[in-house]
Amino acid sequence: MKFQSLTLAIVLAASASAQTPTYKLVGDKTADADAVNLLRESISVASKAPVEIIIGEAGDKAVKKYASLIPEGAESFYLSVGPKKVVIAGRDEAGTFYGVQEFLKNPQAAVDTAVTPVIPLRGVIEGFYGNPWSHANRLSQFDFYGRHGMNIYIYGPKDDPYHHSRWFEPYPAEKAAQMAELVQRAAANKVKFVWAMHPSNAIESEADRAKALAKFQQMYDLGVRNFSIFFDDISAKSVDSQIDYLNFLDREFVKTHPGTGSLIVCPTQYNQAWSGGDYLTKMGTGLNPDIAIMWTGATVCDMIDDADCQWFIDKTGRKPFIWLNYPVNDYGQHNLLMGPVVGNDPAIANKVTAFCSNPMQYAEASKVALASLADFARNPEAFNADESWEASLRELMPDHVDAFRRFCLNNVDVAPSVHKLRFYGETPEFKALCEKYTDLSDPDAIEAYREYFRANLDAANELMPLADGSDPLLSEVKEWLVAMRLQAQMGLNICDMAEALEADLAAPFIDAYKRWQDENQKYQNNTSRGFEGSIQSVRVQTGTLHVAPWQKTALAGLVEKFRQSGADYPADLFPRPVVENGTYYICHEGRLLGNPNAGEQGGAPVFQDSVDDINPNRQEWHLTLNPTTERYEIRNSKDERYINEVGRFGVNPYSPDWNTYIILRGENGKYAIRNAGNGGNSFWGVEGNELKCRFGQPQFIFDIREVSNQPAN
Ligand code: LOG
Repeated sequence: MKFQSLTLAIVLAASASAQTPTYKLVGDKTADADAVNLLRESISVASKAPVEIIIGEAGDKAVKKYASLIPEGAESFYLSVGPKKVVIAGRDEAGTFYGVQEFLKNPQAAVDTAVTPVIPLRGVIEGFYGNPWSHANRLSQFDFYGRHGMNIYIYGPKDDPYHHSRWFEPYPAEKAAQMAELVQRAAANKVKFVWAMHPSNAIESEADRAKALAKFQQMYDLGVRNFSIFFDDISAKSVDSQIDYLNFLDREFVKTHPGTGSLIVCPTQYNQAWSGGDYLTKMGTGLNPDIAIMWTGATVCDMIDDADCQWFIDKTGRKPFIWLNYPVNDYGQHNLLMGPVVGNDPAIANKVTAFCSNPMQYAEASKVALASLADFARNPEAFNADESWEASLRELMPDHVDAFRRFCLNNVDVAPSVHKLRFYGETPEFKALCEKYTDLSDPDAIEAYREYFRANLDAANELMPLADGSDPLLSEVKEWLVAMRLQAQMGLNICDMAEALEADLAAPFIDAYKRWQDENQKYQNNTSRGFEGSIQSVRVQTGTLHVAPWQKTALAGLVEKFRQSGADYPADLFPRPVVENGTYYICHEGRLLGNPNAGEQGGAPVFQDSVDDINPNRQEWHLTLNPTTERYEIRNSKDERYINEVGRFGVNPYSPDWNTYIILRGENGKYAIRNAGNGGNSFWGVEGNELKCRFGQPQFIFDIREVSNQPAN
């Protein structure tokens, strides 16, 4: 059904474009010039034509008849499209421009609508760490913002030295010329271009203040009319001097330079988790009233809800200027964020002055999220995350929507990170498979997984030719497409291994395993941003929420089963773990680690001088490689209780993220054991008879002996 209507739409669109009408413009002399230019570039215009476009702003003669139909709010428009007449009437210039954009989406569709954007400022802060966007990236962004009604862009990439580390230096000629071009292209798209400076704590001395004024002046001369100061990610010396500095810039620069907009500040305490003392209250009362204060919400990376905004309003007496840290991925660079944008609460609509996104260093790929965030900001109540996301897929990859959807669905979650932001909607189809099929000896399961990986492989292969430069988005994230293809191939090989194992065929199993190994090697070596001058090249990951963990576990299970099947295989085929899964004594200077209070709650293992003859398994430990973390679980063989990250018996539900350990073998033949994952990275050591997990350096002091051998005592 969906397919049919899609085909129909394509046919209609094709026949429509074959007979696109010529238009006669009325009011074009007085209407917004950018709106008129855009019209002229996009449709064919003649002095006599079958369809008339009446265009203008409230107050213009051309649209006088429609004045009562134009909504009151800033940037609103009235649009009506009929067979002979089109009316585009804006409340103001931006309104007319947005009316034209709306009309151009589908000039053939009959429309009668009035639109008012809800959140006043909607846009983007280029405020991430890592490779700043290119000049071409930014130009393309501004056209995109124009199409999506985003009206503000803040320039503040952390790794542009002229913004941050060497803020006081003027831009060299070439970069200055680019800045001027950016300002113009932004203006043509009704985007406020804001230039931000990050002076850290160099804000008190007269010399530093003179330098700030001089830098602002350079930017002003290049056409910049909006300024921002960032104080994020520093330890602020004093809120009073920040306030004094901002008011100084407001007084000495903003108010003395005609046409300059209000200052915007990113405070040092820019989220609730990092707030304390009277910092924000002072900002709220001390700053000149028109200086806007940025806010990322409850934490650094957080979707925004009503309570976040209310908290800020109560503290500062002002509405927050939202700096949304999504889809930025500088804190989790292996992953892309290309899923539906869920989690922002429409109730914030009247509690914010601005809703701006900090995106990924991948400018084109960020457009998926930005389109949704633009929709949200224009009309939070009407926002539907899935519909908006689907629309962006159609807009960005019109000829490959299904393949592109698959690609995006593999890049939804950012994996565990310091900021704890997660998105659980990744690869829903695969998640459902995992729930349905848990046993890889079932031929139906093998076939279902195979089908899934084949579909992913097909999608990657369909998109790959576009990643050679012809499509800017796919070229930019080509390595993730490579990763998707490799992961699909690895998945298919795992299915081959499962099938071979069931059929007792050793040679095909080994072949499939070798292919897997080869692809895995390529996957591990696949890095992005390898260009000259790149700030940092990153290892690429995809499908990290469901697909990758499934593959690890499935592979480990198949290999284990194969090894136990009695089949012949080359001795060096499988990587040898430091310690094979099994039951061991853990000894230190001849003493055995034991579990004296076995069966009880809590307590800690201790090193014991004598062998426990009555309950020998209190001194025996199961060491098992956890396939997902690829680290060891350590459990007592008497009661299966696990050792936790502080060297005690855990009382919380077992978590491989916290309680799996890395075991290293030293040159002295002894072993060191290290915490990992959420448990930190300290090494285990011994004090008295106690285990202490808090050493910075490897302690190669443990003997790990298989229980079949006689323990040393
Ligand atoms: C930085 C920002 C960075 C983001 C995500 C703000 C206000 N500042 O923790 O530059 O892109 O988090 O890593 C930040 O968010 N600091």
